[in-house]
Amino acid sequence: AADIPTEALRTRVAEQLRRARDRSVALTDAVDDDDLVRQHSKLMSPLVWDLAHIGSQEELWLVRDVGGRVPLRPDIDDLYDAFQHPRADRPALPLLSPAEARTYVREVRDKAFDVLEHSPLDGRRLEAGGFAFGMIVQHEQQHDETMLATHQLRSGAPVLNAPPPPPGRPLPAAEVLVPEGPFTMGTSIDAWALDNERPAHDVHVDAFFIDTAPVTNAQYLAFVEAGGYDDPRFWSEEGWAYRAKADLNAPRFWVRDGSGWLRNRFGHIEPIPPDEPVVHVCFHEAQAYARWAGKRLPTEPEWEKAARFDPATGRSRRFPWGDEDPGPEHANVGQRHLSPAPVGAYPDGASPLGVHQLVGDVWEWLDSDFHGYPGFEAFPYREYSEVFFGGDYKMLRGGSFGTDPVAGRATFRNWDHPIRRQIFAGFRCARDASREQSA
Ligand code: AVJ
Ligand code: FE
Repeated sequence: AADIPTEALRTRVAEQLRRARDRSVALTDAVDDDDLVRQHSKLMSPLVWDLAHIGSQEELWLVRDVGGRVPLRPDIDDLYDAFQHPRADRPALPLLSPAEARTYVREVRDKAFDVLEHSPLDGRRLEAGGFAFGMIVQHEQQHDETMLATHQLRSGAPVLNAPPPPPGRPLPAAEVLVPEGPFTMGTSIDAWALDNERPAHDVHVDAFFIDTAPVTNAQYLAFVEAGGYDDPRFWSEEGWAYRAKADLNAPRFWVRDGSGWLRNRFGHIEPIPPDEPVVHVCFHEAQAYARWAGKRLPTEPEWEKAARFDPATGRSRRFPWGDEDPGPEHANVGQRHLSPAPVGAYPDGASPLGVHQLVGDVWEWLDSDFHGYPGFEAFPYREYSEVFFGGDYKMLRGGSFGTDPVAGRATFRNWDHPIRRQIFAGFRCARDASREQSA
């Protein structure tokens, strides 16, 4: 956004704020008040908590910190501080009622628009306001994806609808070679990139092969049927222990049907589409599949190089297909559909090396822990990223069908515990190429 004039930037910010809010409203208006305050899973907040939390962060980060306005509801700061109360405890808190939460987020939003009117908005300076709006939009959209995951966990009649994704088609190759050499990882110039995506820095990556598509339901079913869940050789020690403790035997939301399987997708019980990327597996399951297949998960630098590196120019792109934001021909993002799309559905979204569906469909588990890039500076708060650095989380990249494009660029970094399965996560495989490379 460095070269965008202030008024155009203001219009863009306003549009993005409205899009995010329309989505939050649609996700919370889809169910009745009982459903909004209920905890559908210990892993998730009641939907009404997410809604008021969106407003609370907007009040703190934007209306108070950037806008310098007087606090609206200082009394509820603590209730909606994610660090104060784990998700499992949130239903017992004296939360705002659905009606109060809706009023609160509207009042905060009115103030945010007022702050926007009076902001200098200089796209060249992180602190000048543009970034804070971008961060708020991305925060809301990320909670919208979390609320979508809560919808997947709720029981009862289906309430969400969307047209099916476009059909798949065969890909020319199952894997491609990513040549050895350096590439630019992260970004210093994307105006709305979050602190953990910064700064741009060169990383050397050894040659490796990466699958051109995420692992499909049919491929994953072969692993299930081959007894992959019963053979410790394929699992890490930690993964094997978790498999036993949680009694894992198939992806979450797969439902036994005689000798086969169906799946529950937002309340619809249906056959499992063989060519769609598998979704709702944890890191350990992804890793076990990869070992069973004689492969491994990609590392985070490998994934980003496959997604961004253009061998013709040596440049790193914003997205696999180029620098422009995703259109419907590029990727399955933004909750246009309520499932991943079959492999091959987005030929126009492939990377220069011919890797498909890196962005959208399913988040992809990677064999990397969450760390700051060299030169990382926490911005605007340590609590956004830095407090999560270390070995407790595994990285996820690329976004899912439920990820809004505003939080879906190829530098965007997501992380979660390696046991989590309720998120819209799948994976693709990679393997070393060192022998072929030197031959
Ligand atoms: C980046 C998706 C892991 O949901 O915990 C939301 C995003 N940060 N509120 C999360 C986030 C603060 C975060 N993830
Ligand atoms: Fe949050």
